[in-house]
Formats: sequence, C-alpha cells, structure tokens
Amino acid sequence: MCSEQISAMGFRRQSLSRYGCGSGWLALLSLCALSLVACVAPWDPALGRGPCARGCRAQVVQSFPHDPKAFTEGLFLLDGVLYEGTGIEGQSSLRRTHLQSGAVGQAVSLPSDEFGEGIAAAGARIVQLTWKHGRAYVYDVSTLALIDQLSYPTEGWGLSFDGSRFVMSDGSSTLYFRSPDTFAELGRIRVHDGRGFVDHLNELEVINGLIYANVWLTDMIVIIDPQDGAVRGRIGLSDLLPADQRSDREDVLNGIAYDVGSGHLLVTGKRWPALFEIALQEIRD
Ligand SMILES: [Ca+2]
Repeated sequence: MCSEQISAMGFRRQSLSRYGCGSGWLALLSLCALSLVACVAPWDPALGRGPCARGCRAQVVQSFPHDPKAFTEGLFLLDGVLYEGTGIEGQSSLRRTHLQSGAVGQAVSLPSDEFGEGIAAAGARIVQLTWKHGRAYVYDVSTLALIDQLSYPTEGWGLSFDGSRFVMSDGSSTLYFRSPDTFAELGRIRVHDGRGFVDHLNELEVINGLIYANVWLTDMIVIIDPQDGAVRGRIGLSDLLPADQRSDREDVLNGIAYDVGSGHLLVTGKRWPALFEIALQEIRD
C-alpha cells in the first residue's frame, strides 16, 4: 500500500531526484516535508510493544547532499557535526562532514589494504572498526589524530555507544557489548524476532536505550531490545531512494545517526547521493 501511495504522490520522486530539500529550494522543501515514505513490514504480533512495533511511516523532513562515492559503513551526529566511516580497500576513511552541504571538512584515510567499518564516539575518542583485520583505530575526537589501536576476534561491521558500552555487530545475529577502554567483551545478545534469529546486522545506532540496526542487503532497520535481543519494531525504507539512483545491489541503506535535538533520524546508504532527515510516525492500526 505504501508504494502505491508514493507512486500516486508522484512529486516525491521528483523532489528526491533533484535533492532540492537541503539546497534552499523552499518550494521543494515544503513538498519534502510532506513526503511520507513508508515503510512497513506487516505487523508481527511477536514484536510486542515498542517503537514501530506495528511499523512506522517515515516522513522526509529534509534531504542533504551525500558523497556518492562514500561506501557508508558508520554514521553518527555529535554536536551538530556528522561523522562518517567509509569502506572498500583503498577508499576507506573517517570523515567529518558538514551536514547541510555534505562537504567533507576533514578526513583520515585507512591503510590501502584495510576495509573501514563502523564508527562510534565515547567521550573524547572515536573508534573505527575494520572488516577483517581484527583491528580498531582510535582517534582524538577534536583533531582526528590517531591515538591508539584496539583488537577483537571477530569481523567488524557496525558500532555504536550506549553511554557506558560499545555495541558492535559482526555480520551475524550476535551483538557484542564491549568496554569503552579496553574493548574487552562485556556481554552479548543474539537478535531474534518471531521467525528466528536475525542475521546480517550491520550499521548501528543506540537511541533512547534501544539498538537500531541496518540489516545487510536490505533497506530495513530493526529496533532491538538490548536486554534480550528481541526485535521490538521495524522500519522499512526501501522507497527512500529509487532503484535507478543506485549503481549496484550493494548500495543499500546503511547509516543511522540520531539528532537528539529534533528526535529525527539521519539515514543514508552506500554510495547514496543523498542523506535524509526523517521523522518516524507510528502506524497504530
Ligand atoms: Ca550509527
């Protein structure tokens, strides 16, 4: 139903294709503000009660330019500044980006044989995972100077910080909690819904005590209870960026940041030309 609504609306595809929302085009901004991209996996009673338990509609508030060469693997917002970690050997970086323009203000490149993955900030430090090297890089948040390295025994995919622990994914259904100081494992959960374990958990964001996770090779976000690993809600965003604006099947949604001030999500994907500010609206019926 959602896709039909969007097709009928028509203007949404036009406005997104031109990315006018973040460029001062007030007329288009008003259209974007009205755009509902939906959204939903069918309600699963096993989800129980929680955000988006019956699904959410995503209202596009604004869109911003995003580097179409950035293979997004990590994303967070800190003091109004967007931080992004990118992947692919020879192209991996940690970058500080101006949200409104998409311009990269500062970037640090990884060694050419390493594949950058998730990023998260804890206090004055930013940690960046690598995919298969078992190595995380630690940067000073003010200067992005490399100040330390950490290790872990699994692949590295997504990373976020819940205020006391890192939460890390490795492409499986397991999420690991790790010390912000030593990166030692403090615990783990296995993520499941009413149909079984949920594999391929990728980029992460802890929001109001729940873990939002991209699911690899989909445009789906699952909302996870950190106590027991249960999926409490889902957000489907397959209509956010049209297929004809993706260059490869790998170019899926993979980047969740949270704006504490507005309560909105900032989402983008691998090699997406736009980053979207979205407000979630619960579907209750
Ligand atoms: Ca994130």
